[in-house]
Amino acid sequence: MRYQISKGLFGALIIYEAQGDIHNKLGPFEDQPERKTISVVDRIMTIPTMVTNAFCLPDGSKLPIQFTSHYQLLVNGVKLTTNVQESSGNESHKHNYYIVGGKNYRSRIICATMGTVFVISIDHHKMHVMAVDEYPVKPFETDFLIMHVGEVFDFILKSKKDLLPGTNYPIKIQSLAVKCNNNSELAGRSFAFLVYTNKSHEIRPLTSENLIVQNDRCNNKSNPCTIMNCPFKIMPTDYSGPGTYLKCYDVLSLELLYSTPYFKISTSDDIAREYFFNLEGVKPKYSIINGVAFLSHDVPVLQRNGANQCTCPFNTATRFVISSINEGQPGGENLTHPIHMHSYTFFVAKIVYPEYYENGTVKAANKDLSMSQCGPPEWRNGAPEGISVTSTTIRKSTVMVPASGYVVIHFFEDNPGYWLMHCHTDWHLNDGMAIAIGENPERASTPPELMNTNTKDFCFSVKTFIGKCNSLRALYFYKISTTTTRGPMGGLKPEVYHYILLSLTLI
Ligand SMILES: [Cu+2]
Repeated sequence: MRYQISKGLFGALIIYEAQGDIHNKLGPFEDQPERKTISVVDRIMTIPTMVTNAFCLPDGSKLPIQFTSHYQLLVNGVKLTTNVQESSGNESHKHNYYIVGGKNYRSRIICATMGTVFVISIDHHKMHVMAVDEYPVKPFETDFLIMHVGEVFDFILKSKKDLLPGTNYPIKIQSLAVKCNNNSELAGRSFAFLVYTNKSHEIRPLTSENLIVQNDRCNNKSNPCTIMNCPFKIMPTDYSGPGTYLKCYDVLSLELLYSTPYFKISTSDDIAREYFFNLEGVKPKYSIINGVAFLSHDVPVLQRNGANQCTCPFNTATRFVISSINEGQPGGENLTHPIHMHSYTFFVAKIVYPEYYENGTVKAANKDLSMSQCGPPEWRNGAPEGISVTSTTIRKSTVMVPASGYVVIHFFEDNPGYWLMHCHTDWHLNDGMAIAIGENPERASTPPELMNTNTKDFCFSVKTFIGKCNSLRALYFYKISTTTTRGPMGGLKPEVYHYILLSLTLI
């Protein structure tokens, strides 16, 4: 799979939530996943190693890979324009998102990039975040939303009333990365467009007069713009520049819309085991955990014993403390990592940041953990205050670990088998920033016979693949037609997954 996402080998799988009363809680909204999904990928070319560190994140932390002029962002497989005026006169623009005034629309954003952390905003519009990694949340109004690799955020857009058809606004998708020596210079900025139409879907010809760009968004000191999902505690001042006011929030500011039942919550009192993982980028190894790289093997993990495994008992609550602290290590890299866990979703119990200078750049790593030269860290003075899970604590499958900080996650092992936990940045995963979580492996289901082969032999000819693909497609349609049901009010019946979307086309 290496680097193939950016070449188009991916698709969006949309599953409606089981709860049938989401409109009672959030009000009416249009849900058109085939038209309002924004899945973003990047294309990045590497540059010679002598030109390193040209770009950083605004807190001074490093990037997993450098950008070049060949850097591109794509939405749903199509390259975005970097010229905001390009929508003018272009009614068939592939990145026009059409809406009608006075309605609410749900949109899903999927970060399928290889390594780009991006910021999305819509000029003159707020986004009301309403779901994160498939869990509905209480609406959170924000001006900007930061997306790390592997994350999914849904938001509701409240469209304006009484606009002339054809009025359009830029949807800005820009890299969070900036020039290391000039934080006001972005690594990349691309545009899609929000286009108003009327109920008959008529629009005026799109001209530059219909395009409304917002350049003075965050100039009110007493009412700063909000940024959701910041990888920093504060927004570095050089990034925003003088006269621009931004306030950072992380996912701990979000609350679940549907409370987790008490018997499924893993509070600090429930924790049976605690493991520590430090994400390391230290010469000569750049992507290791606790001093060890995860190596891909020819033999499936179920059939071998080895290192890089964390074996957990069944049906107990576990805490992982995942840090990215390399201070004082030779060549130690200060990096943010999006950590993804297969099979489980976890509660985000705490996010901890480093010490900052007044301008928001990293001054020193957090000191709660005592680091080991080789092996896991441990608490320096016992677990700190504030590690908390309640019925509305956010649940995720990918979480950003701040550079020189750490996150604490809790989860129940209730799914025996081996599951990968890894950094979602492609290069880090391929270099070994991963572990296999083995939960009660002897209770795991036996793998299908085809899997009991050397994985190098686990490949198909194109002809065989197409044959398998067709039978899979038939299977999907069968499932859809037999499980899609509607309740008496026309709403979806609970506990039914009823919609599967294998490919996307915009209007
Ligand atoms: Cu990483």
